[in-house]
Amino acid sequence: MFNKILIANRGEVALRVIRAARELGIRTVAAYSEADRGAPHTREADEAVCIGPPPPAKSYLSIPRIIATAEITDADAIHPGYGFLAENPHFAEICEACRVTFIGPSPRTIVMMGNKATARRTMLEAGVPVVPGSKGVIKTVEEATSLAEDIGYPVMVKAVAGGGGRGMRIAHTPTALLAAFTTAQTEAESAFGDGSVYLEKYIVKPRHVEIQIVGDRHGNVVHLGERDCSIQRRHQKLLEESPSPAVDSDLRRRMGDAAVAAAQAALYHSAGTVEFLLDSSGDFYFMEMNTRIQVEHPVTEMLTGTDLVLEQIRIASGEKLSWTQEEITFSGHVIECRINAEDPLRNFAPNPGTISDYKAPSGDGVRVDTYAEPGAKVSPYYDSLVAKLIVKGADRADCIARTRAALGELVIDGIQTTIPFHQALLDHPRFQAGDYDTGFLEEEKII
Ligand code: MV4
Repeated sequence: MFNKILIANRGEVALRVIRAARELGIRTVAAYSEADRGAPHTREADEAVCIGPPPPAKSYLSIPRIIATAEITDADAIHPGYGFLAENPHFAEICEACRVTFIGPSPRTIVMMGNKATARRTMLEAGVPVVPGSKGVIKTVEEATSLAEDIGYPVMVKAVAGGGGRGMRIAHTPTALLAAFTTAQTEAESAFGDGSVYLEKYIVKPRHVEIQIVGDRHGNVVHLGERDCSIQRRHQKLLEESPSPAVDSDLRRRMGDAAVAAAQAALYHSAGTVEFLLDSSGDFYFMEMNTRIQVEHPVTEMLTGTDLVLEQIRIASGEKLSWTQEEITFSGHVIECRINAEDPLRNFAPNPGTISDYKAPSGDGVRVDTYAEPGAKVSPYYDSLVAKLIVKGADRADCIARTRAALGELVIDGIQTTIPFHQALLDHPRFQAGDYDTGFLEEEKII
């Protein structure tokens, strides 16, 4: 097992990694920016090294500064958290070259899943259902229109280097496709330095249902069920839950099997997520694979009684999975509310500042992952996520009731947050009925 882990991240996820490392008796190093001097993760880590000024390019995204810090502190592994360098194959490769273990999948897997056309082809060959569309990259507009005739409109042109909602164009007619194809190529070239695009049938108002998988370095893979992440605004998730109101045990088994096949085809080790689109007739399609621990991983942890970050660390050090598929069980219902420093009444405008008062809710099934405390600074340089309220109930109705109560106890003063949005969402009849998809927040006025 490792002696010391460097955390190449900040905020709540840095604290999450510190806690898991501590439980394993592993020392931690916070590589922090000047904006995070005195931040909770900087204080909580066993050692802290300032790596540069607030802009991420000069600190949390600087590979040389992070690798140098690992060398100086004699860290034997690096946990990237999510965002920043978590899905940068070049960083994972440099870690290995410098004999520091990257706590995540192999550089090869990250490259394969980072290219959305390669990911699609890999899944197609592994027998995982993919959205009807092109075999690989589409080179000419003639090729695009001819294929679109076969699969039927509407279609979507997607950038090979895109993902997470970036670099996509919808076309409802052949004429619109002519424009969409060229625009998508040009945009992809300037945004990602790679103009390659591919074509998919456009699935209208799908649900976003993702499966958590974990693989070890010995070829074992298990899935830990789904999370419904359809409550999104401009590709930013706001609330996640499990089980999905749209998934029964038969569908869970089929999606779980597909996700395990996907992970095996990607030679996956560590924790990862297979994203699916679930359409209104109950058919599901592979969309993307995320090669990192995700923000919403606590939903799965609370539903299954596992510790995914601890498991990532064990796996990176070469240990085998802690559980077989049969040992993974699901109990109750879990909801996560993302509390962002954003003003829901001002179009979710970021609202950085200093938290003047903070009080955590408590009670059975209530968990808060946060860096909030009285005096904590929410920096304009970084992501607006301040806290995650994760609540477990016996069933969905009980979970909603407990989440509402916990939101009522949670105090974050000094900045505007998404707490009022969540209160209103939990009160919405369509949410209470589980009747929502990825179009929900555009259709309904919540607050
Ligand atoms: C789609 C789609 C419909 N059909 N692909 C958005 C994020 C990126 N990962 C892919 N996305 C979508 N891809 C096909 N073929 C609809 C979306 C989509 C979406 C997906 C998940 C969650 C929210 C979404 C909001 C708008 C569009």
